[in-house]
Amino acid sequence: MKSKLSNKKLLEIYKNLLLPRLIEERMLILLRQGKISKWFSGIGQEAISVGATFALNRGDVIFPMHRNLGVFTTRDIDLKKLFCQLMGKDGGFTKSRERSFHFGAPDYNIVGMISHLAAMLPVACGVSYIKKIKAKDEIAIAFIGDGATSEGDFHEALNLAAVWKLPIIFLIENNGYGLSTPTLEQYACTNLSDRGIGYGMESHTIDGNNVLEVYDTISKSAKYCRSNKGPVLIEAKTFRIRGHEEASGVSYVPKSLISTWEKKDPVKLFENYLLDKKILTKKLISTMTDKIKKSFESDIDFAINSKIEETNRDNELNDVYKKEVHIKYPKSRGSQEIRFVDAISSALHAKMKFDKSVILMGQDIAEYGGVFKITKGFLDDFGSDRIKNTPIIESGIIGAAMGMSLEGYKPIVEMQFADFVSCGFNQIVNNLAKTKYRWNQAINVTIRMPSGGGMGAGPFHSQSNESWFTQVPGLKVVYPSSPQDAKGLLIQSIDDPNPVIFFEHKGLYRSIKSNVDDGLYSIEIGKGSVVKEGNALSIITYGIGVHWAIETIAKLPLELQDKIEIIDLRSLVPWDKKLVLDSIKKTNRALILHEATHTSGFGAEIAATVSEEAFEHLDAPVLRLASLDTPIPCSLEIERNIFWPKSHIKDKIIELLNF
Ligand SMILES: Cc1ncc(C[n+]2csc(CCOP(=O)(O)OP(=O)(O)O)c2C)c(N)n1
Repeated sequence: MKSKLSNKKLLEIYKNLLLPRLIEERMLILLRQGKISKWFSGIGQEAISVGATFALNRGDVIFPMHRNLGVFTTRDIDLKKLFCQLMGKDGGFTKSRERSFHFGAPDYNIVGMISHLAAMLPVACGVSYIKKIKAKDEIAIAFIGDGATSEGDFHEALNLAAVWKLPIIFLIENNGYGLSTPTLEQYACTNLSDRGIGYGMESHTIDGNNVLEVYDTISKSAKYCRSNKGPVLIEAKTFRIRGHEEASGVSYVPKSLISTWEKKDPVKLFENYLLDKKILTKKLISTMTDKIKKSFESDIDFAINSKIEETNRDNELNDVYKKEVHIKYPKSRGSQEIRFVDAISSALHAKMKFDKSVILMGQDIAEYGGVFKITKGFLDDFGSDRIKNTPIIESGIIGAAMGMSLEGYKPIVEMQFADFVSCGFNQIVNNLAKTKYRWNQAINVTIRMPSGGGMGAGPFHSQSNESWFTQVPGLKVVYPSSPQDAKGLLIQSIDDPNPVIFFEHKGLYRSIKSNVDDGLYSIEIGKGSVVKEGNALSIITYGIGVHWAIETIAKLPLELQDKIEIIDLRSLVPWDKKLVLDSIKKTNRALILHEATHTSGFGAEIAATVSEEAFEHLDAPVLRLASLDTPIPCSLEIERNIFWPKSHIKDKIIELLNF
């Protein structure tokens, strides 16, 4: 070890190193006493958390993992609050909804993890992107375990960071095991840092038990990032001395390995260095240890004596979404008849012009204008910081969007086809959707989903996958059917501080036209509309289903036409329950129609609600009409005539009216 740091600084590092060790030793006692429920030990790895955090500026954003207590303590987190959090008590960061380190602390520029390993790496990329375009002298740093470097998000994040030259450090803590599986069975390269070469980024391997080496490397890497040279990958070699978590033990770890690494304990190593240099004495070590131990005891008592957060069903439900925002736009000066596709384009363009915090990302959306040409010309109008072509990384880019939202931006992600969202599913359902409820941070991301079939595009370019998302609390799901609605709802989706999955039926893009207001206007999410009034049967539908219903009814005899009411839901989460129930109370019959497949389609939710809440008003069973429960065939013939339910609408109407 050697260092040019002053004695004062070295002693400060020592104190910072000692603090998480002493807190953790206390935590292990609390664990045995049943006061905390789980603990992932960081003993033997503290030099990485502490050395890295100590080397950074306060404005740099840190993404720690489960063994990084030293990040929190070195950032001087309020320990009372931290202990309440770890014990799941009132006064923590998450209203007792999370335990352990699964929380963000914006006041400390720390963004906590979710269980899904590597999921925060793309988010860190998004944060660092905003730092870069705002030319802030700040960076992001994301911790990751050796095991988690096999996850897709690790690779997507590294690639994105390298391509976009982001000011971010990826810090791998290679502690020898991923749960019980040794690194030998986790990867086949010599050093994990070698992967940096493949991504075209600077990388280093360091001794993770040497706090000065960690400090020095992170300081230099941070400087490199700050000078806009791009990202850095660092592999810090260390060892996990205790079990994966305390209950699981270390029976599978060779004893010799543990004893070898025990000799390299980072606190002892640094202590010996300071003793040698006569910066520290044995007596001073003992006094400092006692003093630090005493310093947090009353905070632990406070947490032990706190209760778990008092709550009720309403409180819990009210914290899933942030209250919507309704911007008052100037009254529109006119309207034009335009296609659905133009309405989407117009919404995006008007909103981007009005609000500089809106950023658009997607595959081929810049020069090429997107595969549906919705963003053609946007690059010239808004520049390359705000119109971003992305590598083919759905998860990476949705995660990055979350990071941008954390920095106060309103990113919109275009899925090239809604089907590909499956590659970004985890980011949506576990990151975007849950963060508001978990630590009160709403994520303002809009995901545009060109969806639906009817073009013979087969099983991977045609799906109506809205039900993948309607079951996830925290997401809003919007599905307009007309150009006027599409524009107003898209603008409102961007304004909404919550994540919105915005469906656009590709079949409607160029096939329908309607009058659309110029400029900016918004339509409330969660409000359906009565497309046509009737008195004896309600068709409840959305998206292309609205057009199927209109076309079918137009071919019926006039006396039948008058009987049928068409409700366009426009939004699925939240959906307009009142409008639907009021309609059924008037017509006493319900036919629910959608393009998505039958089983567990959104129609099931409506049917169940109608039977629960309007049973006494029904003169006939609630009928559902949906696509066949098969993957979507490539044959246009099979898709339109067998898979789609369109040709059965008339029969179902007659069946219901005659019941
Ligand atoms: C996506 C995902 N798969 C599996 C797990 C279960 N799991 C939790 S921690 C862990 C091992 C992680 O190893 P590593 O990344 O090396 O970090 P370490 O625990 O060693 O610090 C596993 C398999 C998880 N949390 N997330």
